[in-house]
Amino acid sequence: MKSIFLFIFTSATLFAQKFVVPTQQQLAWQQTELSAFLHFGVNTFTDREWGEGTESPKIFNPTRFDANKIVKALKRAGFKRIIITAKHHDGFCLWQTAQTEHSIKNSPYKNGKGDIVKELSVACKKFGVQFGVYLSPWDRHEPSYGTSSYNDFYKKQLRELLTNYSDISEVWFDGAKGENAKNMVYDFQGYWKLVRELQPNAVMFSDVGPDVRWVGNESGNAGNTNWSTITTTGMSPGVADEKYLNTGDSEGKLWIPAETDVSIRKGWFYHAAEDSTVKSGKQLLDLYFNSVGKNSLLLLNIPPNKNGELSESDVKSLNAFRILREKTFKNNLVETQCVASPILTDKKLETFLELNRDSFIVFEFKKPITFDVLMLQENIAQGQRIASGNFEFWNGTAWQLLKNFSTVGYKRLIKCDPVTTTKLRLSILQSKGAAQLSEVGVYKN
Ligand code: FUL
Repeated sequence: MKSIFLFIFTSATLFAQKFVVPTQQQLAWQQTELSAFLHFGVNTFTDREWGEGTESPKIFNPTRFDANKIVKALKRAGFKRIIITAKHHDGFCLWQTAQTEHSIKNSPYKNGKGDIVKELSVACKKFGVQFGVYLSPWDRHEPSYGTSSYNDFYKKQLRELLTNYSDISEVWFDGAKGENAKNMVYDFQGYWKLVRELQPNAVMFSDVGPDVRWVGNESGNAGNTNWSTITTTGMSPGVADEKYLNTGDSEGKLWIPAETDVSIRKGWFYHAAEDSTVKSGKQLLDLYFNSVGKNSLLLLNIPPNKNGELSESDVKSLNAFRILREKTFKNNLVETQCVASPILTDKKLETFLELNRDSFIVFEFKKPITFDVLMLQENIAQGQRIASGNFEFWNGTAWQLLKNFSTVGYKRLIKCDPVTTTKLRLSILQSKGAAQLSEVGVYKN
């Protein structure tokens, strides 16, 4: 009978091990895989990346902004969450804040009656997309900036965003700070406490968490080895080792998975001169492999233009990205061509095979298959455990090494040159305690 063969358990787990595990919110967050970032504000109109804080609100006039249209386009491309720059470093606020005049209230947009945060949050709710906000701590406009009273100002702004706009699923705390701002001591502990109190289901991003960490670069590359655990002692937003953030730490004391933020264009804000830099569907698929496929989440920035619309070229790439993803992962050959244990293809993390270090699984296919993509998932609810393993294929006379891999975590995607074979062997070489293997995928791209 063709079946899955599960061999040897050479290293018995002698002691029950304690694993660092995610919260329900972190677990749900990771499984959404794709978030969209919208960098939008006065910079969109001044053609800058970092505003000075002296821009007139009068320049903000996106006459064709339509939240429904944006949310629909992003949802269609597969994004599960949208995060808007409610305030960037220039201090201009995209919502009706009572804390400053430097806001949409004094812009011509809808005669000062518009509220981009509200319009987007309502549209997200309507289309079943999660909503998040970026509130830059660095504020180049606000006069109290640099004194401790700025922390109160910032918390008041945060409170407005957390109470007036339905559910917030993620709050993004940026670590950037200009040279002139070094004296400002942010009360991050106070900010985070407020979020926990007012939106207990939200996850918080900063360089070092508390819930989600920065991946350490803006080029869209999670570490080849990427642990969802780190130890944050001595670190704070803006003060962390990028390499450490990129790989995580197998001995890390806290569960703080990496989020990969990258732009579909060269810059974060829209610039007409960068229209030629829009990444293709194929490049976006590569980003997906390098982020989600390396145990991270992809936060892809798609900046609205001066009209307030997503540019056609960007939407075209997003759709191509969706089509390529669907095509790549359409037919899991483990599911359709192999009588493997169904729990490995049921798309549920919580059902898994437990494998000790040095054990392996052989997948025998009904007829020769050709593939070039492999996928693994761990039951991260019980911690991240696999540290290394390999795939081998049967070349007709012997097992031949195909790919080594290090960490798996939520998801590991591996590309290879096309291989035709009847048998595939997956070995777990190193694992912290028994590995809990949830899903295995083999695909032809
Ligand atoms: C950085 C900012 O300085 C950039 O302008 C952008 O918002 C990026 C996502 O984060 O720290």
